[in-house]
Amino acid sequence: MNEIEHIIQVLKNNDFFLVTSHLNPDGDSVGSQLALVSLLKEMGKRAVIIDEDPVPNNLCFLPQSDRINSKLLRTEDFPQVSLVLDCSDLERVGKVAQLVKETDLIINIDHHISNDKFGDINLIGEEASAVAEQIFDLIESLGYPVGKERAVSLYTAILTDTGSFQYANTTPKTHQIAACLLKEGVSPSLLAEKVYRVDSFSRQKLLGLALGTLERTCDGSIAWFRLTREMYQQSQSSPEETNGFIDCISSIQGVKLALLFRDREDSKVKVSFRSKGELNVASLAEHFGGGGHRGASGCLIKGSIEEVEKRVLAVARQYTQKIKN
Ligand SMILES: [Mn+2]
Repeated sequence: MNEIEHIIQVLKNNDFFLVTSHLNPDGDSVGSQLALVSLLKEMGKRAVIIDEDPVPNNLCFLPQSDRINSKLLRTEDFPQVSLVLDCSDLERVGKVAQLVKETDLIINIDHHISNDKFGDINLIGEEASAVAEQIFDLIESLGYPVGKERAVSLYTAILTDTGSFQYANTTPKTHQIAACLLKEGVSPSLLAEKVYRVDSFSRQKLLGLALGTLERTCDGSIAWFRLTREMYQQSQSSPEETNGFIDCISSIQGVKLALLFRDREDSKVKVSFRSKGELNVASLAEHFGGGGHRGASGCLIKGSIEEVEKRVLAVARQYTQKIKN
């Protein structure tokens, strides 16, 4: 029995499911969770979505997104099985990990190459652009229709995790699935409008401050910038508003590696890495205890933003040097 058959058996044989995903939810985590729960409901099952962090504003339009809770309402019984989506390790779900561990069985559905296989069943689709592709396969394998509501959630997940079909993770299968979702009635223009044209004034001010710190190496192959807590105050914005910032600099001509340094209240610095696929940034992040994908990854490092910048750039230079030779 392969993993997907094993998962189907577990879904059929149990009644109450806990679905969760990572902190700072994105289009893939929210869309995939909603589509999965909608499937479980259609199968006549009970399911709850518990995420530590709230759904970002631009994704609140997704059908049933108001069903995502931050706490489990204690009913008489407890979910038997948890389904953890889009997490390379269980720590990514934050506090909800405690609830996950209380369930009898953990199903891990993910597409990060760095996944540590924390589940009792692990469906790791390294080729999948988004977990949404794996959920789509699951719906098909079970023989249920996708339907418009689930299609909207899955399409949003794929759209955001592929950077609007621009990243190297976009495959023929990604487009085939997207085509199926459009046939279910998804409007690509309306959806893109809802997901992307919702910038706030404060976010643009913050981006301006961050771009003021932009630097690059002499050969132009590495570019980086930083976000400090003072900038959030100055622009009256919050760390949640920084999604997509790094793409502004990874688009610079000649840049093979883009980095964003963000200092946090806990005296750690969040480092994000982007490449156009040539350079494996997952292994670069792993060097510092983080993880991710070939083209997009991140890590958390203790220290001041100046120290961390120095340390990471030293290693990053060696990495880019390697691909030149
Ligand atoms: Mn994802």
